[in-house]
Amino acid sequence: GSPVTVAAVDLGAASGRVMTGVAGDGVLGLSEAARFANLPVRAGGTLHWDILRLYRGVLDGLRAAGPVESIGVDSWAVDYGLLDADGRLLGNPVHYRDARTDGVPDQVLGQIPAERLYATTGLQLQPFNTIFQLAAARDSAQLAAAKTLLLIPDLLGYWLTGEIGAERTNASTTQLLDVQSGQWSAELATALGLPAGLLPPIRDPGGLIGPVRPEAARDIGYTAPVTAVGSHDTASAVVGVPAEGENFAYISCGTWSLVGVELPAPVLTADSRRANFTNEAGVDGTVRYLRNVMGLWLLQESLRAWGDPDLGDLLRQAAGVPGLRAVVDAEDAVFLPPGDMPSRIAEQCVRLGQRPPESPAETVRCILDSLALAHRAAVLDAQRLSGRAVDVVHVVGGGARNELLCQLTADACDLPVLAGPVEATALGNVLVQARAVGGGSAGLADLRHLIRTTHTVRRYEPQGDADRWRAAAGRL
Ligand code: LRH
Repeated sequence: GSPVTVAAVDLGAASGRVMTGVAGDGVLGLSEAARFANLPVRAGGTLHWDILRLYRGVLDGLRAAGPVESIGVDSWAVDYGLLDADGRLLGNPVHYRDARTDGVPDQVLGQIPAERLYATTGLQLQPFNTIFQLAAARDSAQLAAAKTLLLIPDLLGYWLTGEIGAERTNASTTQLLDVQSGQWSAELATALGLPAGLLPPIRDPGGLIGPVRPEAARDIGYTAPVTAVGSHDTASAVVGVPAEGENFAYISCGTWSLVGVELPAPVLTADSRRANFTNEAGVDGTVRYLRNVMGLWLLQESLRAWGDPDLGDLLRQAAGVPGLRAVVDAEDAVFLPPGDMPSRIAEQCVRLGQRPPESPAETVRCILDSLALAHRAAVLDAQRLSGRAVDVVHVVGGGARNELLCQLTADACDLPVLAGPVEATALGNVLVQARAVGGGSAGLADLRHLIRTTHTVRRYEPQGDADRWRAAAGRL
């Protein structure tokens, strides 16, 4: 149909952006209306998201982006705000990297065996999953006062529209959703002692959440429908992968690297559970079968520790450092919390019997080699565990800009890498809205075709020596 103009709100762990998107037959354009930092705040011993500040950024961004025909919101997963019986927010949402979940997964697994939890939810074990955050808050006054739990995009959607719900792709990351029925697991909610009705009804991407309410319309300068998108940023990113056919792996590479394949049905085998592969809900009933790799967080936290030197310079120097001298396990939970990252990396190098990096450039090289190695392991495991063969690896998100990382990933995987678009998440958000508003019947393949014909990707051929990467993997 004729092109529609929509606004995509995409909040990442490090920054948020509001993009204006125009999409229609043969047309797909994106422009940035606003970008703002997302700075967590430690207060009273807890690491919080500054949610009102983010909402301010969203409102100002929507004003700059508009008027538009629809608004869609996505963000990082698992975190939530609690509303009281009057619909007011009870405190600031807690950051998934907060230490409150330390030791909690083991307690919960004492009550619900890991096999049972995986069979029910199909989800990877991560200490920050919503289920463990809620278990950590089990006896809190805040949870006792709570009437409704809203994941971050659903909370922003609620402020924009007054409507309550839980968008499916993000709900699937809580580890409280039943992977078979697609509804909240009553068994798990009961086991955790959650107040009845805390978890709101599930809604699907593409549905109408509601019109922007008058209060918010005054702030943004117009009204528009808010449309549910793949509100888990990774779900929107996977929609935005410009793949052809089905024999591809994707790496959504930002603060995290989410590495996997798209499947029609979940894989719930014991091997899959032991490999900590997750079956997250994708748009249009797909399964995002993937593993979390620590991602550019390792680099971001190192830069912060060094006082934020110029990244371009460091990457150029890192390209000159001999490869694979020292590697770490980029899936190890020791790297999860904020703090001195270079020291943690050096310590792990020593523990694994390697000479630790001695300069920032050597540390950056170690990080990129380690990420490429973890990408390789996840791409291999995804194929082995799912039976889906892969002949190309798509890298989308900010990491697609990192030439050294893309080349190393191609070398490590011994497969061509197609890098870009950088803004795959916003594109996936825009496309799902445009399809809903335009009333089209396009499938994911059609949406991806539109991205391929309107955006360029950069191709990296594998050049490395596959045996060296295999040997390096053996060091971990
Ligand atoms: C990436 C992401 C990822 C989750 C993590 C909490 O932004 O949504 O998919 O595992 O944040």
